[in-house]
Amino acid sequence: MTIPPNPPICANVVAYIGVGGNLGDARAQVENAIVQLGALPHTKLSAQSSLFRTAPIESSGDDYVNAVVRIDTQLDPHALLQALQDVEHNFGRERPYLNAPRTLDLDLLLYGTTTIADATLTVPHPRMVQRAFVLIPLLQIDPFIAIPGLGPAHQFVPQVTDQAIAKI
Ligand code: PH2
Ligand code: MG
Ligand code: MG
Repeated sequence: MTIPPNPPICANVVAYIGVGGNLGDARAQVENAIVQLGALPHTKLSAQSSLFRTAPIESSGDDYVNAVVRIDTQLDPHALLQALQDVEHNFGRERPYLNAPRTLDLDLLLYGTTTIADATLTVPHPRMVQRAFVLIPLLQIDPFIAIPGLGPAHQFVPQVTDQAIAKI
């Protein structure tokens, strides 16, 4: 499936996307993916974190390259999810098994202050505060950000200090 030519649009919302990959030239893929995110319809890139090299968590293969970006978007959450899956597909993403190494993974982390839990989408992303590869880049962009239902993101940092992460 691809995003329709006239996707459902709504009032402008600030959303955060986790970007990662550990197959092929992960750094180039993450950098190129961020450019594509900025080119999504009805969407503007408003901030991007540094790139980070991170150890795989519950996953195999090489180290990951991870980043987080902030966008302003008028795509509704499911149209945005579809757009993210289209970009993953453009990068040759395959899903042979859960948490398999991947050329590109785009996760919708936060969509304004909305919480969503339906068959296809859970926002905030359920494991985001347990993962240094999300939490550290997110806090680099917005040190005081709060996670709907959970409170300030920075309070979770002490729980992820055992996860290897290094700014590239
Ligand atoms: N993504 C996963 C599972 N494990 N580990 C790291 N370091 N970075 C990721 O992006 C990542 C992971 C599932 O999406
Ligand atoms: Mg993921
Ligand atoms: Mg994903």
